[in-house]
Amino acid sequence: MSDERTLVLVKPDGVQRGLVGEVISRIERKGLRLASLELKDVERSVAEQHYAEHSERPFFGELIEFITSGKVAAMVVEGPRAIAAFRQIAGGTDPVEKATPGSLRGDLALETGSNIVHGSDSPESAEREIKLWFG
Ligand code: DAT
Ligand code: MG
Repeated sequence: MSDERTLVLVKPDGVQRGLVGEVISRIERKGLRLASLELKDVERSVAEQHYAEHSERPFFGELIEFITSGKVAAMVVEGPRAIAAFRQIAGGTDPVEKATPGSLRGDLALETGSNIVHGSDSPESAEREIKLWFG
């Protein structure tokens, strides 16, 4: 199967808690590869474009405050079915109700608002997000 690329972020909570290594380790143990990696300050305009699909949701303001509250580790991850494979590693959005044990969110997060990682959800999102974060 041909390789895919996906945009992964370790969000400010994950960076502050020292979980960047843990996230990279699980990506690599799954067999995926890092194509790019950068620790970044998050500009508000980048955050708003990144989460544009949620702009009408009641939690949008909080989401933008959170994602701009500290550095993120941004990476391009590649490999066969990389988009779905990383979403499996991440676990569902709600770390208690939707993320299974063994996933990053299932093992390491408690609240939906601060769930450690982002991963693109489709080939279209991945292309858009990789352009946004890495130009
Ligand atoms: P995911 O990050 O699993 O792709 P999403 O795209 O639906 O989830 O939402 C983006 C982020 O927004 C999510 O990681 C955390 C936050 N979020 C989603 N639903 C929320 C809710 N009901 N309350 C608070 N924050 C929420
Ligand atoms: Mg999403």
